Amino acid sequence: ELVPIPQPKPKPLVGNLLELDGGKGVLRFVEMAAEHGPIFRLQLPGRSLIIVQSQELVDELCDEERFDKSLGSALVNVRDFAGDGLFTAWTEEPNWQAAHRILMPAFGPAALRTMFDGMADIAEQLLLKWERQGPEHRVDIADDTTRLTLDTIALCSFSHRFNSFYAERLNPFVESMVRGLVEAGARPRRLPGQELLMRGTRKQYAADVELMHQVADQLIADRRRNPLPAGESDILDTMLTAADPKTGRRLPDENVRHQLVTFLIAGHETTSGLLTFTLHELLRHPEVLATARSEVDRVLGDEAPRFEHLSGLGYLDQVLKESLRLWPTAPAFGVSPRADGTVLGGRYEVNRDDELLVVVPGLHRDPAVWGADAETFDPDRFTFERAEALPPNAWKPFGNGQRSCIGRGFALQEATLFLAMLLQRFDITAADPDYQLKIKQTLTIKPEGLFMHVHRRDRRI
Ligand code: MNH
Repeated sequence: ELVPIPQPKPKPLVGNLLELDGGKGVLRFVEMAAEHGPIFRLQLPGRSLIIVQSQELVDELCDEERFDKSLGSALVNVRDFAGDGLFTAWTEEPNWQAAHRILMPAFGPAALRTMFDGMADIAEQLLLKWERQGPEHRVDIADDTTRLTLDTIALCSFSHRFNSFYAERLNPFVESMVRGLVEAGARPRRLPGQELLMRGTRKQYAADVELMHQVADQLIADRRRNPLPAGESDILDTMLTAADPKTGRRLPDENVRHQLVTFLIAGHETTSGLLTFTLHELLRHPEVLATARSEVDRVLGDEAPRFEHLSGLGYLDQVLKESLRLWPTAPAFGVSPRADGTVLGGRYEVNRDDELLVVVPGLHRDPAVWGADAETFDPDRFTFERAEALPPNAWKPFGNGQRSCIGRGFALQEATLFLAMLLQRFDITAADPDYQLKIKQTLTIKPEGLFMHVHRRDRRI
């Protein structure tokens, strides 16, 4: 029997807008589940949103026969700069399908192996910087891992060096991107007409969009002027020259620009958040840190890291997975039903114009799956046996199905390698033992104000 989807009582004009506490972002929905349950509807100015966060219901939403990715209003705004790039394209757009076919192999296992040296190069730069700054220095973890991941995606996929470690300030692309993402996410929460009054904000947004496009266009122009030597290739090359195996057509220039912006954003913001949350947890859990370090000592010893070492670092992989469980750095994704009259959970009717938001931190704390201690950081949840025993679609930090993350292997390889190199060389300690986790949310989440000290271990490599 059909029943209406629960909804907190709406207020005139603003609906449920006031329920959303500005600072907490998506994590506010996790709190609200305690009161309203694993599915509830929110009425926002001009649209409604259905929030879902139990494994049982999310499992249905992951059925691609019945549901497809939907772009929430924030992502529609991100199209102002990322256009029809992979992340912000609708599945039906021909450019999504073509780029998906062209770029999937470019991030496959064979390609990842060739990217190993670039990843190690940038990681080495950061570790050398920390070593030279010395043990007294307060390492700003989010800031430095942002430089790391931005430089890594640019070098590994576009053969371009941002050289962020040689600059005082973060690259202007990052500043424009952060402001752009914040603004894209804030717009849907404003009342109709409100924006017209915000002249400065609109001007800044236009300038930020322009700067991101300029950075992308510059990379393209440079490459056209200076092609790679014969026989070499990278992702940028693939974007500019590869033909879609199905249609034989290449990606239009404007789409390549959008793919570049997309990869520069998606390729670094979430991975730096992952590393920052992971270091936060390692600093709070000495026993986990010790286990991770002894694995690194056993697998790498004194050797310079090689691709072959990675498959031996199973515990580091568990640590990263558990970090992504508690702190999925892309904390939500949206889907819509393919047909009107779709029934969810045997009793809720949803239609094509409904937008359902999977709130991943809520899903990842579903007590039916993770137990009463779901809040506890415990990498042993991801031993092979226990991971195998999880119900389907219980762990979704990389989204779902054909629209899931193309950079999953890239991100995990980069993060595993960096952690291994870090633990091989340094002891790490929290700079502020009383640090209380504070989360900064743009479209992604990242700890704010987290600092550590690094101390060179006596072994030389
Ligand atoms: Mn990534 C899609 C999370 C690293 C490039 N990524 C997604 C989605 C999630 C996600 C969730 C699905 C979003 C949705 O359904 O609306 N991504 C992550 C996380 C990390 C990450 C948690 C790191 C940790 N992503 C990366 C990296 C790259 C990348 C690194 C690039 C190399 N991600 C993408 C692209 C898409 C995507 C491109 C869009 C894929 C598509 O729809 O075709």
